[in-house]
Amino acid sequence: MASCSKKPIHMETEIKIYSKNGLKYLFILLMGSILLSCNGGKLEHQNYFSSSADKYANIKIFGEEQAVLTSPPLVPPPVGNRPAKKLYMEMEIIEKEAEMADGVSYLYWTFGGTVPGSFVRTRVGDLVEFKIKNHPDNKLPHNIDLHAVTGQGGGAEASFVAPGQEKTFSFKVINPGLYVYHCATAPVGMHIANGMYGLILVEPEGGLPPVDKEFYVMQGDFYTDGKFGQPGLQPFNMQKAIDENPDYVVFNGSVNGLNGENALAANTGESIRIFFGNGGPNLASSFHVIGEIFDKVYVEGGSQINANVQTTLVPAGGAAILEFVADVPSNLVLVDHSIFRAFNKGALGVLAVSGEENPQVFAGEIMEGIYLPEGSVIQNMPKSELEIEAPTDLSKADRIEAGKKLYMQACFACHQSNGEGVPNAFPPLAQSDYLNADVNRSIDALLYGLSGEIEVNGKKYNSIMPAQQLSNEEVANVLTYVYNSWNNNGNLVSPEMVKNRRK
Ligand code: HEC
Ligand SMILES: [Cu+2]
Repeated sequence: MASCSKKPIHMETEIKIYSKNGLKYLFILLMGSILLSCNGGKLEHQNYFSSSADKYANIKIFGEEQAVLTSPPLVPPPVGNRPAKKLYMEMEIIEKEAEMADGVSYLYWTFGGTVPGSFVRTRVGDLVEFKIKNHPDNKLPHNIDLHAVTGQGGGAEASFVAPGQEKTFSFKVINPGLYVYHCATAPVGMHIANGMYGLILVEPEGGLPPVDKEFYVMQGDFYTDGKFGQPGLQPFNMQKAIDENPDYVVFNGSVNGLNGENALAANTGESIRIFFGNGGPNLASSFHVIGEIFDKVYVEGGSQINANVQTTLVPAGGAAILEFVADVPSNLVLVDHSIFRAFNKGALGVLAVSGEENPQVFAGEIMEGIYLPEGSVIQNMPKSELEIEAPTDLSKADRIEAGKKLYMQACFACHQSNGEGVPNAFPPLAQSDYLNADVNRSIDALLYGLSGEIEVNGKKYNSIMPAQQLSNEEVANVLTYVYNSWNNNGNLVSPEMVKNRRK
């Protein structure tokens, strides 16, 4: 703007016209006027805004159809080349108990029975006739505010509906983009916190470019009386919500919403599009996929496309469209890169990519060696190679005490201080049938690491535990501690036993 010397000439009249519409327009116009006057042009505001609203508000509709709505992670078929139409759609509000995490349940309030709610897919110019039904078994009135709607409350007032009632309202979608919808019934924060949000896509004319796979993912934060993982039916906690201190931050409504049997799947070479939204109610998401780079991001779900993005910021009540090609087979891990949320509050999902390896793109580990910093004269062998150790004869109690200290340094980050592990990532050591069944196998896991599929207490894990660089003494102590904690079988592991397992 520094090179612009002309004063914005038609600013004054425009401010008069728009003053009722608030500061938002004032700012846009100010910027716009400066730009326009720089060009010396005398464009009317009509032209300035014409790329979206004005043009599509007048678009003609041809025919009508019943819209398909889908549950996450599925999305309805693309609009393709179809003309704007009259679209009929129905959504049922259901209050229901469902699983938040293993052993933890929650009373969700939902659009269509799922969190997030059913996905709505339209194109610009569509005239939508939206019927909202509040199931008679529900306890509360609800409504819907669609961010894609231009009009009072995004439809909130027109859709306010008591249990056992239904309402129909109508709107024309005039701005292309990906938009959040949510319940806006008081207390609004509570309705959103209980899961009342979803996405509505408004495709541009001609549709989005075709891709091989499309997925629907939303993040949300949840506030419960009990801490993360505390079993039982957990009630909503208003104070934690006001403090913005969630116990759960999850994808698609629960800790297991996008992993285990709910993991997403794709094949190598496929182009993938994720419609990602953030229901909040409070937290912004630093959305990231471990092991991928977004080739394209439709920033904030709008028309601007950014390229080659690692992490995209999606505000509460906002969305983004992410596109990439799955080049190599791997488990891509979807996270909120505010990383404690991923590993301690549930914001972790998996997109399993299977297919041919592609060493051109990723060769995996190609060599392992002993790292000797430059200038080091004495060759130190890693501890695991230590053969000679001063003989000790600690009592069991001493081993448990020494082992506990070591556990808090070497194991706790993955297996957690209470030995419960992290669902779908790190198996539990507490009452672990795998651990208790075979002490030599546990020693080997520490000496040589552990990878490939294993089953612990009925749950499958397929991950990698790195070899621990510990002496025989240390392995003995930490395992004795583990075996004598959390209702495990009380084994005593001696340094002798560890030594015998070294190859
Ligand atoms: C970097 C994370 C990490 C650290 C640190 C770690 N583990 Fe593990 N551990 C894992 C993973 C992942 C698995 C499952 C491996 C698989 O899926 O094959 C595992 C599996 C195990 C198992 C067998 C499965 C079970 O639950 O009984 C034992 C026993 C174990 N670890 C003990 C330990 C001990 C003791 C320490 C500390 C000395 C430790 N681990 C440190 C990640 C870790
Ligand atoms: Cu509601």
